[in-house]
Amino acid sequence: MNIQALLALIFMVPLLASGEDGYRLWLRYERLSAERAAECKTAVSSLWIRGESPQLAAAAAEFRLAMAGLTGSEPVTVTRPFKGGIAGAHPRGISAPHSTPGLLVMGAAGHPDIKPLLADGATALCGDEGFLIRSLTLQSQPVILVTANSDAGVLYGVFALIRLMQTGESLTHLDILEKPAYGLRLLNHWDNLNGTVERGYAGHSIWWNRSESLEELAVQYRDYARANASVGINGTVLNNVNASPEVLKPENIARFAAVADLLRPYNVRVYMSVNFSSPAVIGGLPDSDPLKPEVAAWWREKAREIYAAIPDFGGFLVKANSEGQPGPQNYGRTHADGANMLAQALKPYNGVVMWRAFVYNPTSEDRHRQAYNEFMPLDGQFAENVIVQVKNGAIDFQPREPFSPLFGAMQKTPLMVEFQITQEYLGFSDHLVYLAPLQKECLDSDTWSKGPGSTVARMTDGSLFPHPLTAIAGVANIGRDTNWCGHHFAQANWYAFGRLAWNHQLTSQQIGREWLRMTFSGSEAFTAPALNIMMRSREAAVKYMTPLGLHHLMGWSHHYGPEPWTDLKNARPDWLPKYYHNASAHGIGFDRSPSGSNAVEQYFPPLRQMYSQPGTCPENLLLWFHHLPWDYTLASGESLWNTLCHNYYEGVEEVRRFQMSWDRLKGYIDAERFAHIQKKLKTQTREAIWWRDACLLYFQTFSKQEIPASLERPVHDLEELMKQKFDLTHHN
Ligand code: GCW
Repeated sequence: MNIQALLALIFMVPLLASGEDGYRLWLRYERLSAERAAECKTAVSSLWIRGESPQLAAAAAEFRLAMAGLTGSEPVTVTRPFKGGIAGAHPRGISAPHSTPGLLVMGAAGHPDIKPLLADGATALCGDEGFLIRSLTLQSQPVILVTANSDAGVLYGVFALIRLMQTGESLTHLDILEKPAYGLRLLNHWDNLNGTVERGYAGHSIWWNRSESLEELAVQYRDYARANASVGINGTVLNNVNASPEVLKPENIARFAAVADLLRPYNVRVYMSVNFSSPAVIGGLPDSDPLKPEVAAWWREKAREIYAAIPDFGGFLVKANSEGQPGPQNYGRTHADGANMLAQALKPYNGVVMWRAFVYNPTSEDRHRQAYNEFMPLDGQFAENVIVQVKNGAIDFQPREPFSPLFGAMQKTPLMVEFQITQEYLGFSDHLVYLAPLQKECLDSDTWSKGPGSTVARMTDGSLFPHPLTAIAGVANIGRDTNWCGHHFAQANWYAFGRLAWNHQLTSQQIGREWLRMTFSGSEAFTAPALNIMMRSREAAVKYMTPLGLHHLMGWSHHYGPEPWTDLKNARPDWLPKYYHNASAHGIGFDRSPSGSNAVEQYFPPLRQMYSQPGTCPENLLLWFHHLPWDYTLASGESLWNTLCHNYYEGVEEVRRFQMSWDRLKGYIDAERFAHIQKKLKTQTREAIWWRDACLLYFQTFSKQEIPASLERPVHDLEELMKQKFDLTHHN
């Protein structure tokens, strides 16, 4: 079947609406109340589409689908809505009676039929992919105009209009202009060609090693693309950053091309992670030295081959000289040498290289310092189509970390934030942890690089440094599970990442509320308590896992439960929790102040000074930056040991409260998802207690202090916990 026929077919297939199993994500389009449905139908009863493109067709198909579900009837498509043509339908027409059914006009601002409806430059602030939604009256008819500078922008505008309908917002007097904060808004799938997903907790890869035919997969891929488009995600890396060289073989390039064809109507481009040694491993070259002309020529030829198959291919993502991956340093070259050679190969096609800064060496140097040490000297040396992809925190996706000091420091190179949506260090898909607050915390952190207000968001979105290339990435939490993400609430993290990538000024509450309304119920009696759980969930996890700036206390290989005691012979020290917590009879914490590793010097003043002193260091990062005695007195007057105990216990209490609060929500949503979440919360409580007991009982062997008598007794025995072998099998 050719691709046109396939696309035509999948547009006709109805959604897989198999009950409330979570498959439909936030695009459920369940019937609204009669009153609200009538309001939506009045707002839009007919559709006038100007222009022709896969994106416009997708936008119109989505709108029809949404209206059919939300209101019970689809708008009719009209071809000549105005007597005498558009010229006669001047926007300053007389006001229409309120009940006159409205017309939705969608099309790019440059279209001859849309142009007369807009003042010159009306969409100038929309950029390439933003949109304008505006209420007008034309020939006495109420009109909602969705326009943009591109059809992709129109698609995003239509999704925004649908969201207004879904979330109960007003549909009159609309005048909404939006422009995405970042140019590239990407998911990174850590999916291996054999179908496994590194740190994936929602089943196997949706992309690789599938037994179904592409025709069968097309519906799932379309729904993936719809979900992404609905939040503005415009690119996806289909394979793991620990990349197999095989990905560049013709059969895999063909697979990328086939997926790209299916995602294109939703403006989602595909990108590829590449292995730096590919020329030697699959190209038959003696090595992969980036400065050798034959190596560069090999990549140029590969780029040509890829673009012949995928004309809008996005580019490469590279993890080099990190955790055993090969890279330019294998040949005595720098990250810049490697990145620029690849960038050159992609340049004729406008492709980009996203070069990761997640690197660390088995040296005695504090791991916090290493990425900065390696990348700062290269600032200014990267080609213009290279962007350096930096994890949000200084080390590695912990429940709480200070932001990476590279943000704000590397000023001549565009940097992008990489968040982890999959919950590698946050209880996999068993724990309810809403990540928007974590992401906001990083984006809103002030780097002070250009004085106050130099937030990570503004340092990366082009507003403080005018780099034309701006981007943001999230490591996907998506797998073959019916509900895509393992935990129904984990869908919120996919959603929130996209919304923040579009607009980092949205609040976590706003995003959480709209997600809840679309995903579960519009009833305030449900959304208020559910949002409350979401908003507290990240802090709860920090408290029962790694409070006060502690980090890396988990089992060193699986990263699931607590193992602060792990000791391995011949292991790299920075694999081991002990390296990070340093608990001893003297105290606990990592000294990164000037008396220790002095990682604080990588931050701008006044952060540097603030982090340097335990008295001024934010309490939630205290043990990240300081090693302190157990009886150190905090601002509250409590000792460090007691505060640690209270934090761990409070984390557990929070999850118990979540459970109780969730139990009261029975009946507000479908039984299937309700029970699933209820069961997960039970697991989460059990495991929060496990974390609390394991960490406190272990640290107690050093502190030699009692757990305050006001707190319940631990339920575990330390010896038993230390013997326990963790079984990962049910987690994948
Ligand atoms: O957090 C670590 C993970 C690795 C991952 C690595 C990275 C893809 O444990 O599984 O590898 O980060 O980000 O490269």
